[in-house]
Amino acid sequence: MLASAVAALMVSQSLNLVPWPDHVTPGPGSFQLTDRSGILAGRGADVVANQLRTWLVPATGFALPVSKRRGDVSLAVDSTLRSTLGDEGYRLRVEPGGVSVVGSSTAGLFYGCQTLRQLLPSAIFSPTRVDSTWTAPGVEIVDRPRFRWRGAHLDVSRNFMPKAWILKYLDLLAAHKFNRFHWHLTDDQGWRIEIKKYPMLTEVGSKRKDTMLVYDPPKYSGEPHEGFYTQEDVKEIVAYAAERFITVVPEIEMPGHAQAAIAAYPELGDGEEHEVWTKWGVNENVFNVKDETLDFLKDVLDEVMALFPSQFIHVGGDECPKAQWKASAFAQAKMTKLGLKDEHELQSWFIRQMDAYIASKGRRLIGWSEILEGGLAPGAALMVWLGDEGAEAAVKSGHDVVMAQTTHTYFDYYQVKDRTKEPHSIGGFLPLEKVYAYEPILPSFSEAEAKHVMGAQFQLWTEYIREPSHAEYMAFPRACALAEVVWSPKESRNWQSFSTRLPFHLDRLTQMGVNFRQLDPGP
Ligand code: TNX
Repeated sequence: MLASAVAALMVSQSLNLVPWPDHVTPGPGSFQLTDRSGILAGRGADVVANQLRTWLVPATGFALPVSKRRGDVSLAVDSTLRSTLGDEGYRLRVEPGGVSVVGSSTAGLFYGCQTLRQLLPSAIFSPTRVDSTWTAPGVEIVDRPRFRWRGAHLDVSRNFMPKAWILKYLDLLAAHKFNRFHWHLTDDQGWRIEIKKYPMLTEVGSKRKDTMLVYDPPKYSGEPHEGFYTQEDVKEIVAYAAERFITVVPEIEMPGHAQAAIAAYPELGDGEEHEVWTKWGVNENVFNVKDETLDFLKDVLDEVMALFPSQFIHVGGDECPKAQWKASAFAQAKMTKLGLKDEHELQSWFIRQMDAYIASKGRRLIGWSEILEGGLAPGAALMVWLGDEGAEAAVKSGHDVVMAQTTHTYFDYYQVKDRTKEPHSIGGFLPLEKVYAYEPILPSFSEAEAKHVMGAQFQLWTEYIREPSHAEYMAFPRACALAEVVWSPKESRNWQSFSTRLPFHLDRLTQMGVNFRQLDPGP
């Protein structure tokens, strides 16, 4: 590399931004934010201007005025920028005389302000007053995300997470420019969302009498576990996310991972009484294929769609053992009547019913890899957690996909090889460097096929994650690496650069009170 290029890289790295922007050009001097500064809210910038003001108060103690007339930090939305910067882009200029952030949309402006925050000393993220000089280096940044789906998943069924922490998680996601929160709300071990028409779902389905702590040899907590979100909680969370330009994608699992619902309403399953499950794994108790059961699920989806404006509604679809359908005379007769050759086709039929219903409401279905079994419903999108073949089959037949593979995005896996050094986990091994190396576009994809890759997301399954602080430990800093995978241009992805910037970024997380996993000591 030329010495001048190295020097430019060094300067730009001293900006320590995560995720790294599309274009960064260091400029002369720096800008100092003082108690005489002000925020000039140009066209379309009122909401974000007030957010920026709010972010700056705790650490600086400055209550900066937001005005339409003057201010050295000027914010605006210019939709003509969409042609060059897409729907979520921005341009940010820092000069000694002032800062200007222009978004192609309010989301773009929001991301520009997130970047501006990172240009200030990391203490800007402190929740309490810090004595500091608040300077940002001179720079011009022109930025836009690589992918439109930049997701973070959270399982609250296996272990319930309190609302206050969900809000903190959303703040952290927004700070990394994630824009999808995939909320795994139901599973065998707990139903966590209030459904007014079916109160037993939470009255019975949100409580279990014990929790598995270790699978083999089995060890249990010996204590009951419960929790659910009321519809008021859900509204608050969805609104809080929307203010941060995050769409909450709800997941209601079907036809498998359904034991908590079946515990509440046994007629949805094989008719026997079942308890909310206390252990982990793949469960034989699945929804039956009766019309009444499908109607129940449509009722549930009605309430879900009323609460979540997300275009995509996740119906799970993974790991549905077929034993009960094989043993059921009703299911077998249904298969004959519908001309289906096996239970996989019956699963596909099931998902198609839901796809048609969701589509009739103007939404789109998304489901895990297994919804491919027996053919994908026409408008459905695939969330790929298993191998590449599913992704290939889906995009080649014109379906959209979100890449979420176990190999690179399962943050419930260990972060070190020596398991005795970390809290007990489900297994696996997914170090930071491997997350950073994830490439959501498979080499076999043509340019047209690549357009069907909406993006990628990380998964936080919580079988062995009982506390928010442990969830933070599993999510960070791996989420920082994935943020860069989904936001930054492929050409600029560079592990050396990321590992140089990361320690500075971790200072920000420290200020935000995140219990991230410490980096391994260097060589
Ligand atoms: C597989 S990924 C599951 C989850 C588990 C996870 C644990 C998927 C669609 N199903 O039910 O929590 O593995 O890693």
